[in-house]
Amino acid sequence: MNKIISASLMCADLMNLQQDVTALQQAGAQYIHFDFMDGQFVPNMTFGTAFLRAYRKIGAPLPLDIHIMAHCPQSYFDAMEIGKGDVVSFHYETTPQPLAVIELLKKRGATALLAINPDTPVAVLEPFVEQIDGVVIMTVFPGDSGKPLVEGSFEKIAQARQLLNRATTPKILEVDGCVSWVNAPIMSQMGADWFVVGTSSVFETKGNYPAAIARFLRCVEQ
Ligand code: S6P
Ligand code: MG
Repeated sequence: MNKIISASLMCADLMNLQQDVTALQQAGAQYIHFDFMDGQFVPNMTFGTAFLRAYRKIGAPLPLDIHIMAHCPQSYFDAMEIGKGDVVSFHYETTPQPLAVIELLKKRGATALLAINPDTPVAVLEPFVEQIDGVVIMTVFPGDSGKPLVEGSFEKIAQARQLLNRATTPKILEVDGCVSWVNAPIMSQMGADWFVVGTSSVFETKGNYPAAIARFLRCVEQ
């Protein structure tokens, strides 16, 4: 299974982002993980929609893996200019109609992922398995980087992989939160194939991204 590295922008050098994104791309990261928060669903805020449009305008080298941690996720799609090539995840907990949101994303040509918090069971994903392109299993409570892994996360990844394997087409299983040097190999064995890397692995290395990404790939490819 092909393993994808999605580098969390909020963990990069915030005063030198353009430079950092280029360095990450040259080192082998495949996506930029863009955390969007509304200060309500999660008690924090990171980058806004204007920043996202600015990222698109400079022709940034890496495609976006946009993680929307906000109520009413679809209300941001226009301002984010969501379209073909974007991978977009939104939370099951933030909308009474996940299917309608999935359909809106697909209409725009985006890849649609459904995310769940650590205290939401994998079973809630079941009705959407055929329609979604994949899931995001949050392995920390969302809102910030540097948080500890929530107990039971590895089992949830394995359950999600089992569920996704029953679908008629291949599905993405992304993991987000404390995807550390130690946790990543286990997550990979449990069936994860997209990894959000942050302060607990690649960004711990103070900008030595080539060595860090090579090490990370060794961790998840064994
Ligand atoms: C958290 C956010 C994540 C973090 C990432 C940080 O709310 O969704 O994407 O940026 O988890 O990684 P780490 O290694 O610091 O936990
Ligand atoms: Mg995230």
